[in-house]
Amino acid sequence: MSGLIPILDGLGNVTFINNLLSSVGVLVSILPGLLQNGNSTLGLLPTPVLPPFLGGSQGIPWGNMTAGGTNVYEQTPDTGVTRSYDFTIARATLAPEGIPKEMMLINGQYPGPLIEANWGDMIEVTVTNSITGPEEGTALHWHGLLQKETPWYDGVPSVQMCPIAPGKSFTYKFKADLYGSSWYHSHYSAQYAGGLLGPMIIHGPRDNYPGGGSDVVDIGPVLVSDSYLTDYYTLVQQSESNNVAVAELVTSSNTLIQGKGNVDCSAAPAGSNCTSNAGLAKFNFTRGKRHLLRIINTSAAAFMVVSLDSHKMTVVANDFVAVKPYTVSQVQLFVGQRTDVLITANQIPGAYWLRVRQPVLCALSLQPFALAAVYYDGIDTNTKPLSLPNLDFITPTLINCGNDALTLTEPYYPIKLDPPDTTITIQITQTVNETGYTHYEMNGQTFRANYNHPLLNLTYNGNTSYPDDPQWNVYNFGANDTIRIIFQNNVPFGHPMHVHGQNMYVVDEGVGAYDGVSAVRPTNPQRRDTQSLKPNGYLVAQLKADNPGVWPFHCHIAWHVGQGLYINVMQKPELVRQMEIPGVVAQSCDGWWEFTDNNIPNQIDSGVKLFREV
Ligand SMILES: *[C@@H]1O[C@H](CO)[C@@H](O)[C@H](O)[C@H]1NC(C)=O
Ligand SMILES: *[C@@H]1O[C@H](CO)[C@@H](O)[C@H](O)[C@H]1NC(C)=O
Ligand SMILES: *[C@@H]1O[C@H](CO)[C@@H](O)[C@H](O)[C@H]1NC(C)=O
Ligand SMILES: *[C@@H]1O[C@H](CO)[C@@H](O)[C@H](O)[C@H]1NC(C)=O
Ligand SMILES: *[C@@H]1O[C@H](CO)[C@@H](O)[C@H](O)[C@H]1NC(C)=O
Ligand SMILES: *[C@@H]1O[C@H](CO)[C@@H](O)[C@H](O)[C@H]1NC(C)=O
Ligand SMILES: *[C@@H]1O[C@H](CO)[C@@H](O)[C@H](O)[C@H]1NC(C)=O
Ligand SMILES: *[C@@H]1O[C@H](CO)[C@@H](O)[C@H](O)[C@H]1NC(C)=O
Ligand SMILES: [Cu+2]
Repeated sequence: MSGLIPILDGLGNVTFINNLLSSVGVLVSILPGLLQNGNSTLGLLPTPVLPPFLGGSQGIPWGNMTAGGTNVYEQTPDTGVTRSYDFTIARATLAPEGIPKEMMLINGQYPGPLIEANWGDMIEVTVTNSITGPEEGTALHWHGLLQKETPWYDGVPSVQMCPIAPGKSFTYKFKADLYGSSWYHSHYSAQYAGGLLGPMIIHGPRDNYPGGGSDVVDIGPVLVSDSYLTDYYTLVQQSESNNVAVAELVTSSNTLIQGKGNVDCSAAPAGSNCTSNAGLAKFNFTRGKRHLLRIINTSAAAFMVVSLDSHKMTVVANDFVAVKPYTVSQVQLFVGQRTDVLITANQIPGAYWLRVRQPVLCALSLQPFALAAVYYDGIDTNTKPLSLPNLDFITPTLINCGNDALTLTEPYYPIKLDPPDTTITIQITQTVNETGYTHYEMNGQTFRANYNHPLLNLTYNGNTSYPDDPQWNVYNFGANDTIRIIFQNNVPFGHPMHVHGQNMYVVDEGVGAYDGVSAVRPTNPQRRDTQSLKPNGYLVAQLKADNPGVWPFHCHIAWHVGQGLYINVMQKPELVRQMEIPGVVAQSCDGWWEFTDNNIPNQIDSGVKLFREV
């Protein structure tokens, strides 16, 4: 059993982590990159280093604005620069872990292309839907950006736009209004589990980094993800099974770093044309330097723990929020979350494993471990690291499937908690409906989208109440400035709750029932766009209604949102009426209406990650 390292799964059971993926002492990719990841170069050597900001001879693009001195919700630089991208979406076969599977790709690559901009730039992305065999709608969401004054470009079909019809293009144009690390992904059904996702990096100030950030080597996005060998549509069907246990048992096949992984082909499905040692991601580090890793959890469902053998990590940002630095031996991320960490290459020069694991209790995977190799300069990059995991990694105390304690995660720029103007409580339950499908309900109501009539357009036209359509789960907060939402989770599964259009102030979170009054560090609560709601626990989120629009607030586990764990927060509808919705949005609907005249999309789930009445 050499090569297998025992770890505790949090219940006290021992499981094994495969440290040496093959018996030989070399680590060489077998599968040609094009078959594994298409045009993506993520995880290939040499590791590129990103600049502190793009294209700058005219000084720092964001001028004298700093992490410590700027309220990013009130002030954004304006660089006058637009970064343009062309994305074509199509089906293709790739083998991220050595087993060929049908995927949906952007520009023929998995993960999708890196979007890179400076804080204050405009980002323009033209998306062409070339999905055929069969045709399908699509729409991309730019996770974590505020979309102030451009709510129609947030990319959620049924809420802000119609899906982009097959054969049509749509151009999104929005501001890089926050800085840090993030990703974009399809918000149409669970397409992103099929590959429609990619990293997004917005360069900004680093004055919150210990000692300033000028010496830091930015190695860019590190994408950690679960992987499914079954197509997303079949998985969505399973997630709606009339047997809740079956519905909750959608299980990933593997765990990937930079979209790469190895599998044990002896355990692969018969006839799957499996290649062992397809190829792991590799990184090269420069001795003595501090490296910035932007760890981004692009899972459909997985909770991930990430660590680098023998090294510590200093967290400098969670989601798009710069935090007071804190040092840990590993970070834990829910779907959709990001953590920027600094790692100093100050150990014995060598090769080390970067490890990711999905804790057994918090995620379901047939193969919950992923490895990538990190090489100090001068070390042969064909050698297999022999490093051992950090103690914390193999003796996890983490069984609550949550984030770092709120007491640890303090925003660098302090903003105090205001008393709420209105407070609502949302009870989350899971039920099997009369026709035998598992659903989540918020205060007794599951969510279901209508792709053909985006809510933002109805709001713009002054129609803000939908008594005949309770399944749209719209909460109209009218003119309220401060909204507090208490999510009370009545099921034994955790939910990474993600809000669009803002960062939530995390008032409190925990297990059991909220006491109605507690607040963690009200002088400067944690802010972020995705926060874990623990199994049978609560999450108290507060929103400043400073972004008129209709904003999804939902669980980011693809299967749960498909089951309708989703609400729409309507903010300041009177101000939405004064905005101007660009004509392209209506065009997107014209294309979609034309398409749906002749095709009834098989909308099997909630629609935001499918049900549609034509
Ligand atoms: C930052 O720069 C702007 C103009 O570029 C100037 O008006 C402002 O006073 C400066 N702020 C500080 C704190 O230096
Ligand atoms: C199996 O995969 C290899 C690549 O690893 C490819 O060259 C070959 O054509 C595939 N065979 C079949 C039957 O798909
Ligand atoms: C990786 O190596 C290349 C040269 O081979 C070097 O240019 C690059 O800076 C290195 N990357 C890191 C993160 O050290
Ligand atoms: C990624 O998100 C999934 C689902 O929320 C979560 O289970 C997993 O721990 C997260 N992993 C990381 C590294 O964030
Ligand atoms: C139950 O859910 C399924 C799938 O979500 C849906 O098609 C069906 O209409 C629902 N049944 C009722 C009675 O709402
Ligand atoms: C508002 O929109 C809904 C959904 O399209 C519709 O059923 C309702 O009649 C509309 N209300 C008004 C006042 O137009
Ligand atoms: C504030 O929100 C509540 C719902 O939580 C709503 O009933 C009330 O009318 C809103 N107040 C204003 C001033 O819009
Ligand atoms: C928005 O609403 C207007 C007025 O009801 C309608 O004419 C238009 O087609 C709608 N546009 C979209 C994109 O739904
Ligand atoms: Cu969930």
